[in-house]
Amino acid sequence: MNRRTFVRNASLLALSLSRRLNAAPALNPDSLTKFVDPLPIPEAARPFGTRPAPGKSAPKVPVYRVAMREIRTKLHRDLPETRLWCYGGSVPGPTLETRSGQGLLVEWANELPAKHFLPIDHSLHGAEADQPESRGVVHVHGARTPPESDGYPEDWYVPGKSRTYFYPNRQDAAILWYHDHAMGINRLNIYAGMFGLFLIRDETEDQLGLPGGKFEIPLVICDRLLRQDGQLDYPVSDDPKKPWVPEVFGNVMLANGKAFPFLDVEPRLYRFRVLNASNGRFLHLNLSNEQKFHQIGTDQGLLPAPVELERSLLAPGERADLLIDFSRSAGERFVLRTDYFDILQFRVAGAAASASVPLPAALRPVPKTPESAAVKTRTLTIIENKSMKGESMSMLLNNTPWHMPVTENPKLGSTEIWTFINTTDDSHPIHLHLVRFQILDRRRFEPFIYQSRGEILYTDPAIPPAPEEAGWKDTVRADPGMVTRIIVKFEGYAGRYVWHCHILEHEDNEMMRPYDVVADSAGLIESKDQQNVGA
Ligand SMILES: [Cu+2]
Repeated sequence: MNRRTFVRNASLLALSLSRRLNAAPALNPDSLTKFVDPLPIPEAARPFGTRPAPGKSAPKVPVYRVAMREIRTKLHRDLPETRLWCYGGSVPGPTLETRSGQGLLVEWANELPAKHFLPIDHSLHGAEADQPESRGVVHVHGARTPPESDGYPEDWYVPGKSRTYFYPNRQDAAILWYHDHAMGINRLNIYAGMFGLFLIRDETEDQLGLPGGKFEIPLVICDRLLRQDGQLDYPVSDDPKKPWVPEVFGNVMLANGKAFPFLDVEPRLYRFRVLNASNGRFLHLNLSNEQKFHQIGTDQGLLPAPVELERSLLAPGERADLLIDFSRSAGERFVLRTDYFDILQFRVAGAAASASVPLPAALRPVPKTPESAAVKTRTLTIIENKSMKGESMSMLLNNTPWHMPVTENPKLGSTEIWTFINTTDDSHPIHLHLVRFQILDRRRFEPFIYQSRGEILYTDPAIPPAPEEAGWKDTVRADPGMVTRIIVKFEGYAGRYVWHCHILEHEDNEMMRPYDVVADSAGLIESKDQQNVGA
């Protein structure tokens, strides 16, 4: 068992994670009284007006302003206030909500302090000592966004500056989320709290009669490593010149920014819009009473039909739309957990104050993209470079660092198969900006033979995606020792985007690549009204 596997398997009580010699000791999470704070619900963002969308004779759309700020807030009743960086005034930031096809503008303003409070590694590309410490740029994960508004990692800006981005939202209802994407420090900015939800709704979803209003709960889950003084700790390596560590795992799970909150529910069906906003922790969500629940949607929207689950696996960046039925648990209390670690307590009332709604039998058809639709297959490796001591130095996609010329250049409107060959010991959640895709299969192979001879020797038959993954996705687990295949139609806009691992420590250390969607004449028509709307 290597160090990282050990850390992942170890209890959240494992306090050895922090190697910061001068830092306050790590918090013992068992010292906190559980379930004393109600689950906060992020406020809804409110537009301050309307403005014409970019392009000629474009309609007016709502315009929002969201500021990046430093705040101090209580993560638990018994902890002192914690310094965080966030959007608006809370972690998670305000929820942006819109409908499919309803465009909106957001002015993302950088009002952060000039100095970072987490340890920057100046040896990482884009985070050199001559770069400003406080940089931000916002990406809406899962949004079909023109390239100028996608939050390209090198398009960061400093305090006092802002950018106004246009989101056309021409896509199905889904749980999207916004977060920082600044080159070389994105893991620190997100760890500091820079994320929030972005929900798109549509008529198909409306017609299902799903639980809504107070019965629909946004639920952003992440782990953080807290010190006894309530402050965030971010572990560092033994090398002060290269403080980067390959993964970070916390000692406390936060739900909507609270440690061990509770939620009062009625004995009826609820909908939970779940995001794993952790830097590196995979969630294995389950209920302490061993009750089953249903997943109705993935990253990019509704599944064909509800899938009954005992456990929901969510890698960093992935989302799940879950229905939990409390109707047979009147008067009971039980806990949403990841493995055996408590996240959120449900307190079910003795009687329902309102009628429940039924679980729909069918949701939205997801037509399978046939492999024959693909005009190209790209074979892309996931590799890890280790030092002589076996410590991770960097991880690469296709053995190519960020600054090298673009190697992936699909044509707008074309369909491709991307085949990820993972030779590392880790599962890497691979995210492509702009697009949605389907998982074709995963298949075990022999990594040593691949590394020595470049041949893929399969050792097992291909495994189709699990039913809860068999919808539209934008992030896929490329599991260790497996070849993972996805099929992608590059729809939307031509231009420069990125694809990357969503373990944030990996992403910041070269596990990210630019890619170009190349316009043909038809593509130019669709993308001509999508210019940047300026700063
Ligand atoms: Cu990774």
